[in-house]
This record gives sequence, C-alpha cells and structure tokens, in this order.
Amino acid sequence: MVVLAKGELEQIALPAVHKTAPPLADVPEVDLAVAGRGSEGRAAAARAVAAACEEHGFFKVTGHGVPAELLARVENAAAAFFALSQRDKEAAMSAATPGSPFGYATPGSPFGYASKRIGNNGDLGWVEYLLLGVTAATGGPLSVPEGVVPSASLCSFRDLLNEYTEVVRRMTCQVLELMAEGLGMDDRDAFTRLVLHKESDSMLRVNHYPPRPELKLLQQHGGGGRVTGFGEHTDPQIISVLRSNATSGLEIALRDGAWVSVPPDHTSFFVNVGDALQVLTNGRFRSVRHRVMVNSARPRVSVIFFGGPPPRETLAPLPQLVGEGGRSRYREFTWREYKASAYRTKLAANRLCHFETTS
Ligand code: GA4
Repeated sequence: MVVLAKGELEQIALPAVHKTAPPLADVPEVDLAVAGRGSEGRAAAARAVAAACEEHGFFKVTGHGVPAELLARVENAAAAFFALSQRDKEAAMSAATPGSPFGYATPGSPFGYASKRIGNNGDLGWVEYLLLGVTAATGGPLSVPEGVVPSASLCSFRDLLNEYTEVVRRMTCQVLELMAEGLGMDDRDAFTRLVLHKESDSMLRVNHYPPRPELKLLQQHGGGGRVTGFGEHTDPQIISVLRSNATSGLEIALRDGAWVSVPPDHTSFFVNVGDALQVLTNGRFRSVRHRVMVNSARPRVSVIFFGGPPPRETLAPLPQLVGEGGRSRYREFTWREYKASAYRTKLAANRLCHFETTS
C-alpha cells in the first residue's frame, strides 16, 4: 500500500501496482445533432451508439442541446454546496433540520449527503457526495415537513437539480432510442419506457473529489501518488449519464482488463451502459467497469443521472435479442431483487454473476 496519511486515507490508497496514471482513452463520440438531421444521420448515429456499447459500454455525447448556461449553474451551485462547513452539509440532509429541502436522509436509505463512505459494506473513497432519488413521480420540489422553514439557498439548489434532471432525462431518452434502433429492435421504446415510467427508480448523484496537493510531491519522488476517489465498479442501472467539470479522474476498463483515463470534457456528456442494460441486451451491450482517481491540483465535480427501471419491473434478456433457439444468458429477476442484492455487495464485486444462467 502507498501510505499517504494515517487512518482512513491508508485504506483509500491504491496498491502500488497502480502507481502511475494509465494511457488516455480513445473515447467513441456520438453527435446527437447529426442524429437529428434526416434518416441517414440517424441511422449512422444509431450504428455508432450500438458499436460503442458493444465494444466499450461507454461513449461521449456531443451536440446534446443541453444549454451550457444550465451546466455552469449546476456546477457552481454544487461547488457552493460542497464549500459549506461539514456541519451545514450534514444538517442539510437531516429531516430534523429546519429548512432542509433534501430532508430524507433516514437510516438505511442510501440517499442524502455522505463523505468518504460508499454503500453499506465498508467501501471508502476520497469523495463527498449528494445522492437523490429522482423518480418521475417525485420530480419537482420535495414537500417540506410541516413546521419547517425552508432555507432559500438549499431550496433553489434542489430546484436547480430537478430542472437539470428533467433536461438530462429527456436527452437520455434520445440516447436510449438510438440504442434500440442500433440493435435493430422493432420496439424503439423498449428502454425509454422503463426510464420514463412514473415509478422509475432513477437517481442523481453529485460528487466532489477534493484535490490532494501532496500527491504531486509523492509523484515527484517516484512514489505512488494515486488516491482512489471512487473505487472500480459497474453501475447497476440501465444507463448512467455523466457530466463533469474540466478536471480529469475518470478511468474505464477495456475488454482486455486494461485501464485507460478518459480526457475530461465539460461541454459533453459521457454515457455508461449499466448492468440492467447488459441483461436486457443478453450481454450484447457491455456494462463498463470504471473508477475515479483524485487529482492532485484541482477539485473534480461530477453530476450523474442514473436511469433505472421501476422496482416491480421484471428484467430478462429481450426475446428479440435472444433470437429463436438462442440462449438467454440471464435468468428473470425484478429490479427490486437486483438492487437489494447489489446493496449487499462490496463496490468492486461482480453483481451480475448471481443472475447468469448456467446451461
Ligand atoms: C454504483 C452506482 C451509483 O452511484 C449507486 C451506487 C451505490 C451507492 O453508492 O450507494 C452502490 C454502488 C452504486 C454499487 C454497489 C452498492 C450500491 C454502493 C455499493 C457498494 C448509487 C448505485 O445505484 O450503485
């Protein structure tokens, strides 16, 4: 282990084998503006999306139409939130705190503000975050408990995140339609239907990875100057759509297991295929393993929309993608079952193997 400091940080440091940053990724790009220009542009975009999902489970979206001004407002508001004192950030998440529009961080719920702790099974990262449920049904301002006086700045942050979610959810659905088209499916709405369902289990995550200037010194002295912000994992949902500031940190694993770093691009979105989409496509699309490393000089702020199905939805490979006489690689299960199983695992676990068919 590379020991940077006493205590928690020791457990967050990566083993020495990952001392240096991996090479830069050659990330496939899809221009949504081209997809909107006639049937040829659309067919080409659908093919590009499907090819990227098959090869990497990851690609960049340009020409998305989300106003740069909205992205900047969200980034600034997130930075302002994370700049609050630790006490204020924790208080913002407590239902008992007057003025909390986020007030539903109850014990056992993954939602709310947290620092360093990821999930329930001892994973740690050099990150602080907000995790919010954003089902279509709960979209819009949260109701504040009776007798509570809402704090104006937190309410407007929550409203801004709701506005952002609605815009990004719409763009996500354009991408999901292109995926279905690229797979040659008769039912173009097969994936969008799940994410637009009023009970869709979708989430918004706002991550802040504070810089660690001492890493520069360690790197200069030939030591392993790398700290994990968010350890390697796959996302359980159908799709994840990420936007970050211009700070690097995101890394993805290629098919052969080699890691590559994704050059940041604050004007674009990055799309991950999640476990549920790997199942629905019978393994044609690949749920991408990824992680985030901490930058020595600059804070990284990212906002991720996770599009998930309703808890009651039964997931299984879509018949058209299994084909007649083909083998279904996964058994049927409900999203509720998958989520419960995921929350019993460590971050890096292979969660899909419990749902694979054997014959
Ligand atoms: C990874 C994707 C999303 O960030 C998330 C994460 C969740 C959490 O942070 O609470 C999990 C993780 C994620 C996968 C396995 C479980 C659950 C932490 C963890 C160890 C919100 C999600 O849905 O799954």
